[in-house]
Amino acid sequence: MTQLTIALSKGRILEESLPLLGRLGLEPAGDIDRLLRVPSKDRNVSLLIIRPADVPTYVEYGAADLGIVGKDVLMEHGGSALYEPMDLGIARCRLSVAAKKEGPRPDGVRRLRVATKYPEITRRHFAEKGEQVEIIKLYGSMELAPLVGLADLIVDLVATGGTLKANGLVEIETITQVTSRLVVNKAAMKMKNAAIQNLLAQFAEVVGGKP
Ligand code: PRT
Ligand code: MG
Repeated sequence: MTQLTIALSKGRILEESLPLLGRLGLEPAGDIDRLLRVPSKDRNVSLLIIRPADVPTYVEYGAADLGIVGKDVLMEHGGSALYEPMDLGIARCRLSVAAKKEGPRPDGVRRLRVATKYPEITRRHFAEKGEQVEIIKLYGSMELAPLVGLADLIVDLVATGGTLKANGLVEIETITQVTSRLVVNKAAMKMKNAAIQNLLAQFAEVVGGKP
């Protein structure tokens, strides 16, 4: 039988993927808190547990045949090297621009500084609007940046809006809606077509999407 490897990330995506995997008989058969490679209940499918931002890379290079990853990460990575056959509708949120309640511009002279984990998406967004901004790359806790004067704006994920609110920030613009997507390595799609199509059909059945 054809062996398939699926790359997943710890955290929200794993949590929201587990019920789907369970319905497909692919739940992890091992300690997902410690193991980085875990067999699934289906002996032909194994799971890799990696950082969210690494999922497109593993799938692009064929270290995993498939992956589950947020649209935010895919957009930042530049997803053209991967097939993206299905929206799983999980880990739903939006990518937004936010500022301090009092407004983004303290002095009106220098360029706005935007702190984000998503420099590419941010660059494209402001370029499309014809706005010159300075982008500051951060790896987390973007909400802190405006509070301490590191940035005027942030580009970050928002789900309930609770985190922004707690930090005295307001959402001023939505860049895109975000859900998690199933991605597939292009060579694997050819070489392991039957096994992958079969898996896609099963996913489609449980998420009500199209294969
Ligand atoms: O581990 P690593 O630091 O590399 O990644 P990570 O911490 O970003 O992982 P994780 O598990 O938090 O997020 C992985 C993916 O989940 C993201 O790439 C998104 O596709 C998706 N997702 C969905 C979210 C959220 N919803 C979300 N709300 N990722 C992050 N958040 C953050 C948000 O930025 C805010 O700071 O959660 C916080 C709470 O949001 P509110 O609005 O509900 O308060
Ligand atoms: Mg994290």
